[in-house]
Amino acid sequence: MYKNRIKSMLDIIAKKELDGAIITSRDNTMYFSSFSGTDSIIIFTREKAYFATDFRYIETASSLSSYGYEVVLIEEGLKSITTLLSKLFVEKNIRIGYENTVSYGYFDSLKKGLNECVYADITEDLLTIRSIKDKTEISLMAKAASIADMAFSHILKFVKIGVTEIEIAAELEYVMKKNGASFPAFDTIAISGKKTSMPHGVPDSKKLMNHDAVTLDFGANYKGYCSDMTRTFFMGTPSFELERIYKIVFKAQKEAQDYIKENVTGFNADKVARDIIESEGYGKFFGHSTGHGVGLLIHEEPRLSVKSKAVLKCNMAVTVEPGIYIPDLGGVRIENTVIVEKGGCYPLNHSVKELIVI
Ligand SMILES: [Mn+2]
Repeated sequence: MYKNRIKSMLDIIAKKELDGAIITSRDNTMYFSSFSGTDSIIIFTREKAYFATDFRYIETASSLSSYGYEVVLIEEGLKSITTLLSKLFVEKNIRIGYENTVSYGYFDSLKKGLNECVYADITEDLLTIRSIKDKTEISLMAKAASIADMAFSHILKFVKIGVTEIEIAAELEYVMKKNGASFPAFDTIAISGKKTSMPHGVPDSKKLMNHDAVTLDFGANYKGYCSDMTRTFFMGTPSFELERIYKIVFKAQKEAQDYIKENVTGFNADKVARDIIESEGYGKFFGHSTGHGVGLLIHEEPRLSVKSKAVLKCNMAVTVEPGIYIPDLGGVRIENTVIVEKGGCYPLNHSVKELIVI
């Protein structure tokens, strides 16, 4: 598997007529090596891959030679890396691929090991490779999603009037960790009442009150892979308008999810949800995109949005998460993460989407 991933990088190098590439981001070093420690760097030449890390990780990293890596010990920090670079790339005016997420300071230091290079941004190429998940990735993501499902069913029993948003967020994260999550996939959103009109509101000491909507947007990171789900439920009967909004969001989420399959566009998947919400008169209250890719990072390619140029392919993982948010009233969002297949898609999350009243 990792040999295939290394091969896909060497293919990018060949296709873009590069002499090599430098990979420094944690998500990409993980993708190409399974190595999750910090402070490591992968250097690709046209033929070979070098994995460099320091003393703390060298024992773990030594196993990477079975994937075809030459493992290099960094003894003197950056100096060791620049020395390695200057050995690997001797000539002038060679072309090196880099990620645009690398910090300017770090990149500037790396340049000292290279001779007047031409730099090519390969960030997009890497995102494209990573947008299609292999079997191992899908099973890790399914596990991350099932951890979130477990936490959600626990929370439905845990919540009661008077519990604070922070207590709910902490409980969610605790239960996810107890069930195998390394950490939350992103800052847990647990908001209630009128605050649910803020798509990314921050949990605070607000207590749950009767008739409150409660929106939970959260996920687990399991062995590097993220899950992402959102549910809105109600503490006692919702107001007439919020119940109506729930039904519209439910329909938009369901129809967009039912629409998704291989070769549909990210634009049209977004349009299915957006048209339903607009036709009910709530278009201007749905101010974000319908979905995004998920994987090693919580936001990856492809996007399901009005600006998307993406065409969905088998084994892409995307969220489907329409919402309606009305200032001073509240909001509803329902989100599943799905895997695209030839004739449809299937959700990784299995928590009920129907309206829940506690
Ligand atoms: Mn999401």
